[in-house]
Amino acid sequence: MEIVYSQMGFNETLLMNTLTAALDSCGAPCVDIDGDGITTSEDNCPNVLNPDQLDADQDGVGDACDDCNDLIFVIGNPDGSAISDNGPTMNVLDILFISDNIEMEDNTLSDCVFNAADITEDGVLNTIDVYAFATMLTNGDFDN
Ligand SMILES: [Ca+2]
Ligand SMILES: [Ca+2]
Ligand SMILES: [Ca+2]
Ligand SMILES: [Ca+2]
Repeated sequence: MEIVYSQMGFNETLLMNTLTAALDSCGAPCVDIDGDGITTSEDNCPNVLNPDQLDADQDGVGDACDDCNDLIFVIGNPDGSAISDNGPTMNVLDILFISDNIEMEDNTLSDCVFNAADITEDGVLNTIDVYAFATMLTNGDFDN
């Protein structure tokens, strides 16, 4: 960010002219709302201070504001369990998680969790997902 100095003392007209000149020389792309040094148009979390710009799952949304780590919340892992180096763990706990949610008719799941639970990927969470999951688990289809 470029720092623009005005003459000493407060002079509203001069101040406005200085600000206008600064905006003209740079424009909207230079705005940095969260002040982390990354301009808003380049910032992967425009409203969260994250100078490191880390993005573990590389989906373009920074870790600091990404509510869905795609490396963990894969299909079959709605409980978000993971072994640090070996990625997500799909097991019977996830079946329980899904069946509990169906039983409670809990419609408050985030898209992130819902998509991980929707094994058949038909946009509906029901017992078919539980059966599909159980079958995949029995067949060893999950890469744990
Ligand atoms: Ca920024
Ligand atoms: Ca940021
Ligand atoms: Ca991300
Ligand atoms: Ca799991």
